[in-house]
Amino acid sequence: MVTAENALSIKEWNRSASELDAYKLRDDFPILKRWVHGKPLVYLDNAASSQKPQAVIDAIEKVYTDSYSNIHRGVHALSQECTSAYEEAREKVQNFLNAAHSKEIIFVRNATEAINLVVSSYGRTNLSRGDEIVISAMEHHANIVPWQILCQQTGAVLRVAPMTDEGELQLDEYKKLLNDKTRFVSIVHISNALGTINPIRDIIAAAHDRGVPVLIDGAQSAPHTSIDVQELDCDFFVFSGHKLYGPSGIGVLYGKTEFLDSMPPYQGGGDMISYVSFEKTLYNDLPYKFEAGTPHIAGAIGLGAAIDYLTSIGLDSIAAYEQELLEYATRALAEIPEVRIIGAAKEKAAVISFLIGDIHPHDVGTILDQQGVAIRTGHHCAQPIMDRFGIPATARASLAFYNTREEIDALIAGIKKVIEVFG
Ligand code: C6P
Repeated sequence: MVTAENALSIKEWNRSASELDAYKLRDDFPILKRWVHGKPLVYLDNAASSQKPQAVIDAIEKVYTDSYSNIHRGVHALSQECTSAYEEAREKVQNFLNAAHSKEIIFVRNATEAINLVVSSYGRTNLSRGDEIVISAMEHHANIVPWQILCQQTGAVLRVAPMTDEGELQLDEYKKLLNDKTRFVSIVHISNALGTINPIRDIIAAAHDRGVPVLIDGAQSAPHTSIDVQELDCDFFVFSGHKLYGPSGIGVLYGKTEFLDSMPPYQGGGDMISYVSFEKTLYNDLPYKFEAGTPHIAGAIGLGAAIDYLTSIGLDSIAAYEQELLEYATRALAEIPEVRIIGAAKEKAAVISFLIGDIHPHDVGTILDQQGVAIRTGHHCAQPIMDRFGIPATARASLAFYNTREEIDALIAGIKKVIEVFG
């Protein structure tokens, strides 16, 4: 509980605990000054979508105020300026992921579209009846349903690597699933519902031993930990801008050149061609081959600004700070007997799914909202995880570097209120 007496010492703790000064960084996010239902907003729904720093808001405003135009199409000044800004954003993503080439960065709408692109383009071309795709038991629907559709279309088979009661991937079982029929592995880096950090280096290496390509769903990892796609040696990596403190409607597919070059276009239309006649069409080079139509220009530029912002803080500092906050929150929750945490992996990101007795998570979320605390409740688009644990839903607090110990205290106070209300 925060009192006037201990507030200062908690601030000092936060400052000394890591290089990162959450109190100072919060000032960069205008929305965090908001009040909700007469209480200061405590935003703990960052895994669903994170808030935007002023730098991102300014970058988007600047595009529309100063130089907005369509890109790759105009000889006029605005088009040239906007094209440069868009392509600079691609280079920022390239550096952020340490991709070998900027042409390996494809702008899409979100992680979901990036996975669908790979499934449609690579999957339909390379998979056929009896071939196997390996995913894990802790995938988001975005990394299940597209593969199921592909299986229906091709006769390929989906295999699911199991997890333990703690929510850890059973690596041995995963390795046993890899066989001569395996054609693709698609695995989440950090589970959005459990917080589990999967051992993706081992996952990728085991697949590569059999010559099987790997896609990593980085929707929950790219905003919270540094990623080096060359060091990981993943063949595809996907993430969404809106979870990375950038705009919604923009996301990224990274793919190794050797794969992207050999894959057919995902969608046809303007910008993805070099020549069109009614008899035949020649496709554009990478990355444009996969960017049909006018893209989310301001979104890509805003994402570039988000990457600049995050890089200036440092992903390692962010990860270290969020770990400390996770430990603090987990300890505090463990002291409440009615609370049951779902997901206790040793390697865990700052996502806490929990239940309070038999109170429905939606009731938990509603009462917390009245206290100004925003969390997500439901199945988190990961229903097979709920089935695995025999529960319909959880309440989920997901943290970001701008959250503080006082906000965790507000969550705990809110949970106590829930218990009081439901007796
Ligand atoms: N998870 C959550 O509240 P999109 O919607 O395309 O930006 O992201 C899809 C997605 C893919 N993989 C993982 C691991 C995710 O967590 C998500 C999005 C949000 O947990 C919204 S359902």
